[in-house]
Amino acid sequence: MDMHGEERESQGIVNKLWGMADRYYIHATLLAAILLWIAIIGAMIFDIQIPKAGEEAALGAGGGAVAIPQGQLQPDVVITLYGGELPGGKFGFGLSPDELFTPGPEIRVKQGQVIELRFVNVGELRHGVAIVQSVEKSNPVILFNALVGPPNNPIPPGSEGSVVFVASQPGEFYYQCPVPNHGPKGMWGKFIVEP
Ligand SMILES: [Cu+2]
Repeated sequence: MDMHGEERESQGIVNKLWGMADRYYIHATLLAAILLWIAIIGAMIFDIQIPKAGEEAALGAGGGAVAIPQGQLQPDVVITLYGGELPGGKFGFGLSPDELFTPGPEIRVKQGQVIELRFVNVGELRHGVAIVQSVEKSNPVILFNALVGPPNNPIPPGSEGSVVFVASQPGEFYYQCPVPNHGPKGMWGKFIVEP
């Protein structure tokens, strides 16, 4: 009786332990599954949000290429115009400091070219130059932001200035001195952008 009793008791403990192990096994499996799932989701999010070393380097290089400061544009063409007064109350432009014409020489560039326009004042008054839609007495419509020596601050005698711009539109345009009345006095020329 005692032996049977002990046997039954020990069997009861074994069964209890098996039961606990069973439940523990289920819990452990469930916990492992949850941890694995968290790890997979975590890895996915981690992968998306944090680029690998190679990708990061590529992004850095691309960002640098996009943000080129305008001052670093390399001109395709450099045009130097000299400007000043002519005998008889006329004003003019030329491609050398010794020969000024009215109107000035015709300038031709190609659409899309980066132009550096230099202006050298060889006269005795203040002057400047701008690419314009049409030659005006004052306040001409300036194209391509191409302006050297604005009307309120023209280039002084013996000085020079320059501007870099893209001739983005084809057409027959002009250049002129933006100082009031200098255009009609002959300080202009044709500026043609070929397509
Ligand atoms: Cu002028």
